[in-house]
Amino acid sequence: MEQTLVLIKPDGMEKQIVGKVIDRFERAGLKLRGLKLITLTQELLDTWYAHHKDKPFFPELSAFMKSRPVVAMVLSGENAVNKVRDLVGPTDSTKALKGTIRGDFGESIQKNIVHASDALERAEFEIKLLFTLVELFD
Ligand code: FUP
Repeated sequence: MEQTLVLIKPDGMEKQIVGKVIDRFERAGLKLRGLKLITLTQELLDTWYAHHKDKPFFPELSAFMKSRPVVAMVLSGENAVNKVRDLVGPTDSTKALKGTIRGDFGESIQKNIVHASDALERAEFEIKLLFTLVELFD
């Protein structure tokens, strides 16, 4: 079954909506295969956001992502990558429709509550980066 990776970012943690966010995914039929709290390091963020490293917003984005622990989870289901992206909404929360996670809880392009893998190969890369085999369940 297809798997994808979701982070509940520092703004989602601060707003204490972890349960609400996970509920959206479970209601859509996605299954939790891995779940933990982690603190992202600069080294990890350099790898994670390698494609954004030269962008002007990268220093602020890294500082934000390191500002408190985040929830990392692996979800599985049919068409999980796209299904999760649809539930999450577009990157800029101010453009996200009500009913999506970012549309309902996000504030901006940076404070957009969650990260979700944007492609199957990317999901595999992100899951390998954050989870060991014994932390993943069938
Ligand atoms: P997404 O795949 O929706 O997480 O979006 P991107 O990969 O385009 O962006 C990754 C993160 O960079 C976003 F979550 C927020 C941040 N970002 C900014 O802070 N400013 C920008 O102008 C673009 C992205």
